Amino acid sequence: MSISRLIGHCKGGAAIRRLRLAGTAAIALLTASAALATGAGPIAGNPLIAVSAGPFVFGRDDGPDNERPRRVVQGRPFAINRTEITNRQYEAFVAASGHRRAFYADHPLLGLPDRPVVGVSWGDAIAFCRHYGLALPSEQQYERAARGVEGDAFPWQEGPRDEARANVGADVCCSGDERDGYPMTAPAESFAAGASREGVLNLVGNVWEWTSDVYAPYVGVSTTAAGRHRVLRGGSWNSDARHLTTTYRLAYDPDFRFAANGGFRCVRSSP
Ligand SMILES: [Ca+2]
Ligand SMILES: [Ca+2]
Repeated sequence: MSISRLIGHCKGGAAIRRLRLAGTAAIALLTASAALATGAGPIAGNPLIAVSAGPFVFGRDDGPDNERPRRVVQGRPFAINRTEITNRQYEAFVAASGHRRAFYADHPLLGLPDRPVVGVSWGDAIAFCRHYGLALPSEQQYERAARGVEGDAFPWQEGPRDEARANVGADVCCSGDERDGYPMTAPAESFAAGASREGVLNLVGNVWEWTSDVYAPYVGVSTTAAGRHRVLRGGSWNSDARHLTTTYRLAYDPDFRFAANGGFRCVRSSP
């Protein structure tokens, strides 16, 4: 099964132009009290990590057309799961709610309890998050969590992508690669060296993650022309470098539940 069908025009170009936000330090001090608290959260074993309010860079001008424009937006505080939702966590939800199981729940590798759940539709992901009083992250929330406030290239800022930081695929699309130790999914708790500034894991790599957003270009298209596809972010265990960025937008049929490389995590937003 593949989730590699892509919608949207893409071009090369991996260099990221950095934009220094004036007064970043002062902003961080002013908004610290506006953060949602980091805490255990409602999902056993997957705490919610606080991400503070304030301006941050969203989009980029040196990548695919559908990632433009790069601009600064005002973020509200939210808290996001530290890891992708695991099979253990999804099975607990199934047991409590009667919701259908994930498509790969019994797969000998993809279904392991500590691996991220895969084989879930957008609706399955929404149902899970709602069960715990949470929601899927928006694209903006994903980017704020993955890029910090200055539009970093990766959750670990600008350092090189290597086998210690993310579970990725082969150099040429689209098969798995075990140079990082994992030919398919890796435990959701792995790759600590690739954590974001706030300590969120695997925002790039391992499994693509559903967001709440309908796919549409950021500008120039009316909402009525947006269509019905939803956006996944972050690339996965069978992605090449072009897709393993913090800005790449994968648009997909929300009802598709057969992707062995698509999962999700949840957020709690401020009221
Ligand atoms: Ca790998
Ligand atoms: Ca991921």
